[in-house]
Amino acid sequence: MNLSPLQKARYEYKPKLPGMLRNGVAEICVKEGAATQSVADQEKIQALFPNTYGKPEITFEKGANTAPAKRQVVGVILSGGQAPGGHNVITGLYDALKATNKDNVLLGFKGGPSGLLEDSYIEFTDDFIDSYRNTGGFDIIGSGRTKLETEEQFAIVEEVAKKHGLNAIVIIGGDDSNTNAAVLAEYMAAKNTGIQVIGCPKTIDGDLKNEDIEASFGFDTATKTYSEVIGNIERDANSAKKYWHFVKVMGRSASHVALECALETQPNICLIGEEVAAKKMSLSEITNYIADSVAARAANGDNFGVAIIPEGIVEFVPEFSALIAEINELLAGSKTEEFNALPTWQAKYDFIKAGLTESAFAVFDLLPTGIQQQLFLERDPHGNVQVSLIESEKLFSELVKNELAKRKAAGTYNGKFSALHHFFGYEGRCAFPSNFDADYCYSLGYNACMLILYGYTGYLSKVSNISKPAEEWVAGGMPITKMMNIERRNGADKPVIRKALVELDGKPFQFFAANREKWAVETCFTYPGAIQYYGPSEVCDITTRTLALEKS
Ligand code: FBP
Repeated sequence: MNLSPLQKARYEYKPKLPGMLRNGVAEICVKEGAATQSVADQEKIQALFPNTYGKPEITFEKGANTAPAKRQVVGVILSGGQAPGGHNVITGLYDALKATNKDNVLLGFKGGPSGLLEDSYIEFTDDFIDSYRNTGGFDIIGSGRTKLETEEQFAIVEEVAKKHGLNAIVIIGGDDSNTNAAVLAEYMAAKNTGIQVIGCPKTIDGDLKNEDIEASFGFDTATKTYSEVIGNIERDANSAKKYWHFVKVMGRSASHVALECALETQPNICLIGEEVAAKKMSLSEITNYIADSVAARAANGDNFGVAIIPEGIVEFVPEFSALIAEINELLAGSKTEEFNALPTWQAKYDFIKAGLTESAFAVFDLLPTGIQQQLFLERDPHGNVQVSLIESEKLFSELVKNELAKRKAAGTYNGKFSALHHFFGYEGRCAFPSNFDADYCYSLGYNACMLILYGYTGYLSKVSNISKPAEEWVAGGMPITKMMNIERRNGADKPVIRKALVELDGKPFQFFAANREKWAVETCFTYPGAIQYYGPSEVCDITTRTLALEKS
């Protein structure tokens, strides 16, 4: 394999563990806290998880290891979208297992949860593990989005686990995957299989966090990667002074990624989906908000700027969600074929006009033709519009352009508006993990091993106090049921881990809100630069602005 100099250097990097895990596995003892309760719907969750509900919070401390000595055979999967640091969760888990007993075995099931169902796996060895240390990506075993949620699937997992003599399964995933980890843990406990299930909190979206989990891994590196490039674009904009850049950033639903990038780079505009929903903002209100910034800057002679648009934005615009719901209805069943058979866009347009309510059609008619057509091209397997594929960066720049043309005609704006578009998502999901993510992930994996050794199941590996230096981090575990409530999903009540949206009264948003008026008119760009892996700790080990503000 051809290795870049950085890749070689990163192989040698020694991730920092929390202080209490540093003396080696023989010197780690466990402390149990009080019994826990779910965040809501306690009776219902307890009834659904009779064997795993109410367990205590766990913290690890320095002290003699009292875990029963037995050979461990552990399986691990990566689930869902890639996030920097996933490899280090596995290397941390592997190192802790081998440090406990060199005969312990770690199996990696390939391609996500389906690897467990299809019994597709590899056994990790030292050499193999060494070639993935501190690297980005999930290519060590691959990932996938198959959901592990039915009794039939659990029975297959049980069979596969028994075949390999697994005593534990580690699921590295987001809120859905960890919800399913809790259900699998309950299944295994109810059947007395002796198979433990431990989760690890992953997602670049940053929406798996709560009072126990301070951050999901990958968010730090992904947002730093996007912020570097947005900062570079800002500097280009400020040099050439001729373009408005509309930058869409990933985040399927919540706007944490957009907000963090805004805190890092101080753009002129950043939309926050949760605020749009709370204020029930219409497309034209959002358009005017952006156009006001463009016009105010133009009045100062600045015909350039940067606007950050979160990927999930359109679903937060109430009138847009209503339009999508009507389109899904309009093309339900055989009507899709009827629609597709229409020979021209004009014929299709007339069909749409006749089928939508007046208010939905008014919103549809506001959209640029390219976006209108996109709504009818990209459908998911159920025939629904794939909202995440809508090019919202183009949508808003077009709407702003049209608004500015009106203002020009009315004599209230006299600037130049030339827009460029970018989408940053996949670029950040497999970057070399920042030192923070490398350390955090390695600790999560190491810690997951400790939870397994001490016999816990249905727990999420928890490393907290992470806005402080790693020495002060606190390692432990939290029952997943503690993070659950009941939500309506696909027409049924389901126990799920609550997804964390941006809190409008939280410190990160409040900081942004207090500064954005100035940023909208003046040029206050900040340039974070590339992630630094070597150098002073205050440059290389810093966490996100979001975490720093939340913990300030
Ligand atoms: P996870 O929630 O599984 O971590 O994935 C998040 C994400 O990266 C979103 O930001 C994005 O919308 C989505 O995955 C893209 O999914 P895919 O990889 O299937 O294209």
